[in-house]
Amino acid sequence: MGQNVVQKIIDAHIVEGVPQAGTEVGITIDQTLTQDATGTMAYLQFEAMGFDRVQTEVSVSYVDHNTIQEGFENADDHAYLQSIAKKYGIYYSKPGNGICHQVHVERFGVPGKTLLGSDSHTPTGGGIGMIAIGAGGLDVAVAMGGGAFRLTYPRVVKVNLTGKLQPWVSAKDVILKVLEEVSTHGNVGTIIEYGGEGIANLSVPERATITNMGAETGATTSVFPSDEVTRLFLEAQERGSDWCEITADADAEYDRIIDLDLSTLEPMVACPHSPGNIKRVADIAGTPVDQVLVGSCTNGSLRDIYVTAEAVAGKHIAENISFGIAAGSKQVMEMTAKDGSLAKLIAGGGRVLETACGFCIGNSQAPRTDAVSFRTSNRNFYGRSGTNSADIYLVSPETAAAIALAGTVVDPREYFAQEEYPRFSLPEKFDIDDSMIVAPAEDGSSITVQRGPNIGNPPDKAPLDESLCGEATIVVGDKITTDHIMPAGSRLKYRSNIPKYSEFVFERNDPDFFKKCMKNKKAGVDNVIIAGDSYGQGSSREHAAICPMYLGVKLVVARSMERIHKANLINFGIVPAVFENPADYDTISQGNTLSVEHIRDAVESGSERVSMKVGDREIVLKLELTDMDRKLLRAGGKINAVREGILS
Ligand code: MIC
Ligand code: SF4
Repeated sequence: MGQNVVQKIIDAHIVEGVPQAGTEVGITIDQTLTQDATGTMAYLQFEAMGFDRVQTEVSVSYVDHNTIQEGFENADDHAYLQSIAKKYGIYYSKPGNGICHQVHVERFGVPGKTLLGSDSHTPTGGGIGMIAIGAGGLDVAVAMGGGAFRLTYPRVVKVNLTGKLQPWVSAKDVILKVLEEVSTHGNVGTIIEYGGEGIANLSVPERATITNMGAETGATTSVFPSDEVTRLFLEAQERGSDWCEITADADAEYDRIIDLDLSTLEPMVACPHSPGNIKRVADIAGTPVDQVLVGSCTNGSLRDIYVTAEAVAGKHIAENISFGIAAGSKQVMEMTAKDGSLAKLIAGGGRVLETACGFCIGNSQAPRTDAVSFRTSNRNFYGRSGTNSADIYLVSPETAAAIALAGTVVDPREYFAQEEYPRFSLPEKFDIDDSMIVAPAEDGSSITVQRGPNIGNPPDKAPLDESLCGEATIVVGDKITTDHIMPAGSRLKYRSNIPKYSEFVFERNDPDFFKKCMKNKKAGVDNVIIAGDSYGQGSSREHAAICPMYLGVKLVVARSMERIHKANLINFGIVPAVFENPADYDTISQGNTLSVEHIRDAVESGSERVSMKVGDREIVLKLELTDMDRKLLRAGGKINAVREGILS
């Protein structure tokens, strides 16, 4: 039987298990990436596990999240990351060189390889034909040490593209349409593979926009074949020798096929407060807007900045709009400076921002109270912009440009004439200058790691106790994101200092959560989190597990849980469980006394159910755990497991 692209790449990397949908397999990882916000912890864990050199083909440490230096904290982190990279065999991409996903596709990504990144948008690499997966920093640290990465052998959904995008409609509209089709839940264990004759009309950066925001579906990753388009892109990056062809066999099978005719697509928008809340731009036309921001790892490519600049050229943005533009990489910034795009944007009233995550993560450009903000990024979770009362909408650069000029929501096809659509073709040669990427030392043994006062140590965790006795310290609702659990924005600078960062766990849901946990911890009372559906959606932020672990959280019970977050909880020794009967969720109140007798025995023995006592009632919890998960939980998490030799 023929194979699809996903099967071809994964099967070539399997080292444990059998390739059968739904079962767990271990794959070797060829490349890793980290960014600074997750990277410091990943490297502290790498050190704690005692590895002396990375074992991957390529590992890169990017600095793109915490680039604001209003105090010493972020700069301490950068110095630590740079010295670690030099010592252990990792490339270091300096602040200013760009956002990890954009730079990785430009300078490192190789078709057919596996990439594991400590960032949930690592699937961007699928645009260049990689199986690129987001994971917690600890999983990435283990992969750097040569360990396999475990995942569910996926179901593969094919998105079959036909036709060609019409003027003023672009790749962002494709992924917004796909999100409307598959939604943000129910896709765990799935990989989305793009195919069909329509893909020939999409360049690598456009494909990367689509695979990037595929993360919002909750799928493991998304991937495009590696074809002529991929070859031309790599040649233009002077990396033609990295190319190889990977396409699906004619008789390849899929678990589901979604047909999408690109020529019928319209400008789409994700409305507050979920990337899955999709409408047509035309449906919300006329809404007044305060802020428009173009950039991020979703839409910060050369094409995106060029098209935005051409759309704005010779015009001025509306007086009520603040308009910011952040190129995705130094390469894009430099090339758009040279070709005049940046000058056009500045002349039109644009504010040119640093090439970094910035506004996307609430690190800059927090809008005014009650603002309406249109952005080309990929997430619009409540509060993520830094302004809780703001409404954030996600659109394409074309739509963003039309709105910036009009001052209200407008369909770009209405605002601009069809023939005004800027014709962009990728250059035959990009400007290549890797001087902001520092290569590792051949022999790093004499290099001293720089540890400023912001660099803490990962906290220790004892092995799992036999029984749990505690309280429902917090009860939260549905769709709690890692942004709710561990806020980013101004708090992000404490990423390397767990005791300090832990003060902000759930600060928006319950400002007293930290105090309650610490009081319980002192008194020997275990903390338990009770949650609704899709708990932990959003990022790969493992601090959403590490900080609760530090606060003495031993168990999280939810109606359902997201893949990366569940893995992070296990990695840090917190037991993830789901209600057997979802209605039991409604019977638990904050402050209820809870106990689970013999939880360790249940975890160890492979039991799929365990009983939790709430007052005098018994509630059945399901333990959906693999054998390896059980070993990790028993040991008190992955670092202990590696130290004890449980993991290879
Ligand atoms: C995000 O987009 O939420 C982040 C910030 O890039 C995160 C990683 C993090 O929390 O540092 C992600 O997507 O994984
Ligand atoms: Fe950075 Fe935003 Fe992309 Fe996350 S989604 S990597 S914060 S640009």
